Amino acid sequence: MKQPVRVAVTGAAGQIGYALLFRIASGAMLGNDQPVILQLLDITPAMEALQGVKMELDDCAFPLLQDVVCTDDPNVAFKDADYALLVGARPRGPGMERKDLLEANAAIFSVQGKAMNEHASRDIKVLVVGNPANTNALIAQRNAPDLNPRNFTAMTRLDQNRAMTQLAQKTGTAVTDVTNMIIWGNHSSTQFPDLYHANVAGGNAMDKVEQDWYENDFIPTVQQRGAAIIKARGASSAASAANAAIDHMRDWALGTADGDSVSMAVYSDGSYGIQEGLIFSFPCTCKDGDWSIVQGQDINEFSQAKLEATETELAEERDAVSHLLP
Ligand code: NAX
Repeated sequence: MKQPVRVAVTGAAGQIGYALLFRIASGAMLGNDQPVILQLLDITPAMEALQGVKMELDDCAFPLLQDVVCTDDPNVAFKDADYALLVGARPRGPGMERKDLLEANAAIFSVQGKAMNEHASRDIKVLVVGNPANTNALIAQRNAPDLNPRNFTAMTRLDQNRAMTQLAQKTGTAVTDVTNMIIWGNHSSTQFPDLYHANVAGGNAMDKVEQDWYENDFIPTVQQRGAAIIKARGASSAASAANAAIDHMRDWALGTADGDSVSMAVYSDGSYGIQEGLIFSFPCTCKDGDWSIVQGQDINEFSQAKLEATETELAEERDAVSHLLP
């Protein structure tokens, strides 16, 4: 049996946490041969609810689950952590401007970045789910100067999974026929779902759909899916978000399939002209626990304008919190 790894999850008493923890503990994220220790962080008023979640984890008697730590102290939650899923974030309250939201989250993610810098494994793999996810990841990364910036990522996998199913349904194929379905940029309504490089059953996706459907149906549906779920369910996506977090971490840790690429918001090295240092979603492949950005894709005029719009938004988010960045 392998040595157990430590998985920190923040916002663990929340609705995504409830859909996520049981799957991590069951082996869905890191494999059926990888024991895990869960280190769960939430705020002090949520400690009782978190204890209830721990009781249910205990009651599953998961063979791979070696221990569950519940805490309201980031220094405890991130101690020796090999993986961190940062789900907890400050939601937008009544009357809150976008700038207030960015600042409230900057406070949370700077504390957590510092705690990881001090206490986590040097190889920690961090996924930020809590919104605004890309900029929260940037803030955590900048507050962890002793860790490799490549260790910090944000989630656009839910957007990718949404896009894969929309495309499969439109073309009458199975989701397993869809590959290289990439979301570029920010996890927000400026994200760019790119069909020019996606494949359906071995052929190019754009040969199987009309441009009009792509621009006026597919892109807005994927971009607005989160809002549609809130409208229908009265609560934001939870199980599908947790599922995407599992997909993101599993591929990063265990590798992507040959010939396929996945959407990960990662530290920009300037690829495709995107400003260095932004946490930007690119087509990525993963191998041996490391990711790389797929290079050399042709970007047409339509795509270039979309990439620039989402890059501009991310640069504005960064600038809005720059006074809080070290
Ligand atoms: P909930 O409100 O159900 O849970 C959030 C939890 O975080 C609560 O238990 C809260 O006490 C905790 N929390 C707040 N501040 C904290 C802090 N400083 N340290 C630790 N825990 C803290 O929200 P939920 O539905 O679980 O969503 C969590 C986040 O995911 C939200 O920011 C949401 O916007 C974001 N999402 C991101 C998605 C993505 O694709 N990247 C999709 C789904 C989701 O909308």
